[in-house]
Amino acid sequence: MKQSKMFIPTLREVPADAETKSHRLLLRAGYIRQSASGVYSYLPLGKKVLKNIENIVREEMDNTGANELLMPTLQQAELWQESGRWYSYGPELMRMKDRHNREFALGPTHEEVITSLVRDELSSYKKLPLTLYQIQTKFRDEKRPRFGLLRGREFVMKDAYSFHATSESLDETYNDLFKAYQNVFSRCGLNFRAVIADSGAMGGKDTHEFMVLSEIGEDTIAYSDTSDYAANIEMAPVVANYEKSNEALKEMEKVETINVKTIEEVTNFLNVEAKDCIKSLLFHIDQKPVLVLARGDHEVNDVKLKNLFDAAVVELATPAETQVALNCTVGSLGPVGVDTIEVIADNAVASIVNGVCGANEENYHFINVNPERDFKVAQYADLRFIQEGDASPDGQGKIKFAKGIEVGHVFKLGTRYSEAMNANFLDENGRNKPMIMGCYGIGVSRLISAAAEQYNDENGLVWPKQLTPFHVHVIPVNMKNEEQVSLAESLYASLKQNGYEVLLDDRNERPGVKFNDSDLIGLPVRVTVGKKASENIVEVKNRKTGESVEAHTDELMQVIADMLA
Ligand code: 9G3
Repeated sequence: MKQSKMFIPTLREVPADAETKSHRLLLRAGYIRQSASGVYSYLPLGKKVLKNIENIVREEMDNTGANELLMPTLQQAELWQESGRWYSYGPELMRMKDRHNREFALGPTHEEVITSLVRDELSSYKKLPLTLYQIQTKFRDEKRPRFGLLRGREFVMKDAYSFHATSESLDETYNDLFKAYQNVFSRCGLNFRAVIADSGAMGGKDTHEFMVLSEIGEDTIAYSDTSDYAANIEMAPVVANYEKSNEALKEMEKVETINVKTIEEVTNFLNVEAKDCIKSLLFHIDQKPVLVLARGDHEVNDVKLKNLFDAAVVELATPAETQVALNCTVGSLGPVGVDTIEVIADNAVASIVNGVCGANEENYHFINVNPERDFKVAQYADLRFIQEGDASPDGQGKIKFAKGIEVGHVFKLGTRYSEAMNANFLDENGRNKPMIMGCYGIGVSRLISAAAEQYNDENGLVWPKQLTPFHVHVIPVNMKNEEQVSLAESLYASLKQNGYEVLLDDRNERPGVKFNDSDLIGLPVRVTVGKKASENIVEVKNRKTGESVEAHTDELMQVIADMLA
């Protein structure tokens, strides 16, 4: 491709509103442009990277025996009403009406469409298992679109759905796709981890997320410093043995604590340790108020609460709701004397001896509080977030944290959708059963940003060869020099003949401009055709290492092959 004919609008200025390196570089290097909030155009270079990722995904999916199809973006409300999700999703689901006033959604995902498709076309166990996938643009009206392609409202996703007669068959496909995903992310050259995840609103049980490790990741991964255990912190179980001190129980006392609210203020004012404080939080779990207790040095994990109650919605009570429920402020909550509301506690609370808690009264706390003696707990459970230094749940080593960008997710769905939508089949004995399903996603456009976040330096992007829009950047330094131009053009032709994707900078620009743009665009190999063109000698530069060598055109193919190896 000749650069003079290509639309690559590079920017000198750093865009003000772009918060991450990948977002800034993709804008500056002319890969993407924002159209509306969270909505982007993929310019020619961005589109080429997108295509490379799609092709890797397609090859690995096809290798598992999955079939590609393409489903509609415009999805009628009736399908979403059948699954119930028309009602359970809020404004994130983009809704619209057609000219006949019929309601539709712009597909945020395709469980409903595919379940209805398979239900209507397939009814015998003989046709199972079946895995279908698509690569498609999806729509989610995110509250806060951010970080360019990392959280957009319109994005490209690969989604796959599998249908099975038995759970063993689902397990097999799940494992196959798990491996295919590992291949995809390895082939993209990404530093990633597969982590145990929360199935959340999707129902089902086994689920893993694939995370690209990155400082800007919005998820926290808890991993073992010894084994390969890794989980989203939302999910990591805490397997601690809390030791109870054998200090004698003292008499509970109410003490005045003017303006003392947070755990930190309590520890300073009463000269106690956070681990001896009882943190009390009032939650609404599917509308029902529940007082949740944890140790002062621990954080309550609302996903664990949600899972414990099998609830749809878990929310902290507002100050007004707290006033109604317990007639006090959020900062003075405590469990003593609470009998109208269920009290549950994290396992660690049971070992607190002579602790401190709020008194449900402004400006007062109780000291020397002891669980069971001074308040009742309906249930102890694992309700807190795991912390760095905790024992790894697999019994090997200690937990450390890392940040990750979610780029893939695999779920064992079970029969959540097939039951709701009557997707049944006849088994060998002629019995009617709901199909067992799995679903599997890869954030294809998000991978562009995740890769850009990992592959860059202070001068621009630094693409790995699997993802790069072109392999080689050929740059004649002076377009007025005929020798340089004709050598550059002949190299351009022979490189293409050797199977490389080549970008020829035939623009009549100053060398500084050309080299800056070239660094920004970030192709792995640069061939500079300059003063020694008359001797058939060019400079070959490795974008990643910065190393450059002079090469005679006779040996150029070998030098480039080595550099890309
Ligand atoms: C919605 C809206 C947003 C959503 C969903 C539905 C996330 C929704 C989860 C998934 C799960 C899997 C198929 C490929 C693998 C992942 N955000 N999810 O279902 F209506 Cl507005 O999409 N889907």
